[in-house]
Amino acid sequence: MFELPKLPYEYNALEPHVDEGTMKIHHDKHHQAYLNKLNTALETHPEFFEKSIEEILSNLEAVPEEIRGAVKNHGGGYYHHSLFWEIMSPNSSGTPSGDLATAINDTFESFESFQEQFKNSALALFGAGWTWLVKNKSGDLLVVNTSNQDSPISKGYQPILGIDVWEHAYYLKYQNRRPDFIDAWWNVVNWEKVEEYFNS
Ligand code: MN3
Repeated sequence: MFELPKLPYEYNALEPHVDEGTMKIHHDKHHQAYLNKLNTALETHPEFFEKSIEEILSNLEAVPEEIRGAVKNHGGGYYHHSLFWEIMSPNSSGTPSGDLATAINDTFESFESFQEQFKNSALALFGAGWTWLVKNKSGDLLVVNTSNQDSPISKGYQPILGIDVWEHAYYLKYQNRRPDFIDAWWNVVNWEKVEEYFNS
């Protein structure tokens, strides 16, 4: 069975940018619900518990059709939130460094223009979904959106940074102000962890 990862910091650690109430509901209720529904779906085909969630999502065709939709949605939700908690931190450096900073500058011209492209992509996303910085198979960086809990992994991309723009991620504090949430969220990005994903 898959398990709920503990938050690597306290619920209130990302205040004031991400509020305690949102973190509690998001982790304890939403993430838990994705996990429970993923496990329930896979109980009918327990051989999938031998695989990592990344392996499962990268080859959804191998998942039996009767549970494929549930695994795509709830497995995606389980994986994306596990990543999301890790790429945030109360001790953000504010900007990337090392090889990641070089790659971002080479690809987007500057960190600021990367942030602008990422934000514009997140604002253009209609309805629920995620905006990602991903690496493609050639190692190039791209900004992509995915709807609902569709995973970049299922499209052959390695996610290295992602923002949840489902309303449950920000509505308590920001209501309909998605732009304000995105602006604040940059203050809690764990660039060391993002660089680890970039280098892996
Ligand atoms: Mn969410």
